[in-house]
Amino acid sequence: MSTMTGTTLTQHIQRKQLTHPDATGQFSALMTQIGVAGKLIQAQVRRAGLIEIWGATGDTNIQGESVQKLDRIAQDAFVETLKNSGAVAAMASEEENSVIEVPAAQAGDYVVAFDPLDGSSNIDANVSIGTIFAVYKRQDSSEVLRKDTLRPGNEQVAAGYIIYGSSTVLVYTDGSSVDGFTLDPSCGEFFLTRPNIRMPEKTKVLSINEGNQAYWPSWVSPFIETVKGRNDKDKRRVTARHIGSLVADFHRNLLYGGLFLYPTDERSPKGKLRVLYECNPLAFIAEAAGGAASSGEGRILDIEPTDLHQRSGLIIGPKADVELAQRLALESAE
Ligand code: FBP
Repeated sequence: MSTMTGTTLTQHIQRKQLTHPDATGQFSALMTQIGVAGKLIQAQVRRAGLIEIWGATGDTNIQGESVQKLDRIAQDAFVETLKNSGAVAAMASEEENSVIEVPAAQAGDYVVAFDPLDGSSNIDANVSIGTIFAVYKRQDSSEVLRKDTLRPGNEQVAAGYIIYGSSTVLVYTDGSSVDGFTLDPSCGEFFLTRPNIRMPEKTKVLSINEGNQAYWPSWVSPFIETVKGRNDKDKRRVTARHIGSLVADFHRNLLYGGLFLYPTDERSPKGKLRVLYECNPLAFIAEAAGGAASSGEGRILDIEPTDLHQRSGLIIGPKADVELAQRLALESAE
């Protein structure tokens, strides 16, 4: 098997650091260690069916979800790797009720919110799953305050995800560019394979769980029909794809130009997806790639969270259609 050559994740991070004269190196260390955590997790995911780590632990998490064995493995790998990075003071995780504080001796300048294994209900069916993360700079260096973790998404300094699919791909943004890296298992390195990703302006893929139609607010069905209505006998301009694994749906949509909707509805009046470690990081990436993200009431990145596990509606994808959906949602709420 030939070994890939090119720019590695570490080299890319180092080059970016050179553009920040005041950099301490902590941010670079953090991003590099997130790559390491991704490698540790993918190594377990790839062997899931072989080593008895399919299925549930028997525990239920703060979301009321059954905790999968791989959720726990991913959680522990991410927490331990970031604790030892020397760059992190606190973490918020989908799997933990409260903030995970790093002992002062090991603590650094950053706070990370993450979903260790998004889409984990799909693990046993071998569907792509992923880790989603958001990075903030601490506001107070003396102690970790609640306000350090309950941050609006527009204060993120970086965000990304690692998708464990046909290959392991890490995509992250520091707000200036969105770059994708593929893990070469033959040498264990992430290589830059998708530099400066831009989200196409036109919606080519529609992604929504139509099984929830009975619960949708009144604006959703007409909006979906409007988007589908762009197809005619001459040309199919929009197709439908929905995996049910947010990180996998988002990754495809980022590359192909897809619109993902999980609106608030009668079943989830506050929304299904979590602001801190699902909506915020993906919204930061979408905007950096030229797209947009709305809750249905406003820009996702302007939400002022009041709870670690706060949920929200999510409409994310090409800017024009996100704005159209938000306008219809606001009009229907009047
Ligand atoms: P977790 O697996 O991290 O809890 O994520 C939630 C999630 O599985 C998303 O990945 C996905 O988009 C959504 O829930 C699917 O929800 P539903 O089954 O209601 O369509």
